[in-house]
Amino acid sequence: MAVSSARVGLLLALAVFFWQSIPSAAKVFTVGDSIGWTVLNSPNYTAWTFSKTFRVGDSIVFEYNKQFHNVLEVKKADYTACNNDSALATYTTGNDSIILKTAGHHYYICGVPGHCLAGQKVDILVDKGKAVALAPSPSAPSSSAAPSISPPFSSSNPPTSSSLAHAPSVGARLMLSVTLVVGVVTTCFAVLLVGF
Ligand SMILES: [Cu+2]
Repeated sequence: MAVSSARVGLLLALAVFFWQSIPSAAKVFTVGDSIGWTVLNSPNYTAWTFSKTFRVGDSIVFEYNKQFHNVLEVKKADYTACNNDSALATYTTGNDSIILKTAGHHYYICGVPGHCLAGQKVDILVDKGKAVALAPSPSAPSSSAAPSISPPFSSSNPPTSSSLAHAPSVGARLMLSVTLVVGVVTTCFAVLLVGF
């Protein structure tokens, strides 16, 4: 009887483990949501990432006026120093969709002088947990999708440096995932030891 209940326990643990492994649908995140990619009103992109969980396969979209901004993917040191001299990738369409292909940090800044220093930078930490199911490639956005409105830059509203301290919650989320997996594995071993 003890063995059969242990087996049920083991099956349950395995079911939980595999359920956790089932990929969910890929998500698309518009950086800054409705505010987009800008220096106006000092958006805080670090704060924007707080409530998001990015997974491999998800996409981020930078929406901006390409006359005033661009997007550079940079290394951590260049992200920290706002150095736009050695970008890993450059995006300039005003509506750039980027698929997050690897776990870990992905650093993006605006390469227009002063903008990164004013807070136009974002550190996307892609979760090391389960990947998402890659949806079929969406059709490329048509050029007509680019915003035709060019919001004037108001000199009366200069951007100010915003606090860009790293988010502790990102690490916390990662720890939660690791803890979950370790817990399931430990449960499996415990069930095996008790049952057999
Ligand atoms: Cu900019």
